[in-house]
Amino acid sequence: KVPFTGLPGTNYERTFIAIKPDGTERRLVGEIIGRFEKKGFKLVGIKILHPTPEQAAKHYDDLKSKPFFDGLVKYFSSGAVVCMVWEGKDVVKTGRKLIGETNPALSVPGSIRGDLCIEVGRNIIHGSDSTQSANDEITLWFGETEVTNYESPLEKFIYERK
Ligand code: IDP
Ligand code: MG
Repeated sequence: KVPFTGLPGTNYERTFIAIKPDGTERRLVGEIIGRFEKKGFKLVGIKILHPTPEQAAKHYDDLKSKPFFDGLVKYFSSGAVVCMVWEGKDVVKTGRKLIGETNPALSVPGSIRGDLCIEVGRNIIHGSDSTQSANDEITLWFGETEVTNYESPLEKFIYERK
């Protein structure tokens, strides 16, 4: 049985990806899911919810000393967020590459932020920045029974060896 935060000690990881309220409002959910899906990553958890300011503050706890923290909490709790767990080889690091830089203005075209948004305070998507924060964030947003395991026969076409 795969632990719900992913297989420890391997590159076969899980990451927490969230479409922020602006991404959901702008109807970018399908576009964003499509990019992770087409890459070959596997969706193992998904739900939509409207975070409380307390949940948002907990999620961004490491940034609480930043001047933009209050605005960030307000932004993240301003509407519906699509919370997801994606699984695959090096998905934490590669997921961040698919997303782009924190500031959309510095994100290359082809990345999600580079293609779909303009300002750092409205950058439409969150992705875990390390396997440790991925584990913490999956545990914060999902219950153990809300993340699934399934084998896909397709994986032999995505991975040379599994
Ligand atoms: P990340 O989302 O790329 O991991 P972090 O540095 O973890 O970036 O910051 C979390 C979020 O806080 C960013 O995605 C962005 O929405 C917001 N943020 C970061 N820096 C600024 C800033 O300078 N002004 C306003 N918002 C910011
Ligand atoms: Mg971050």
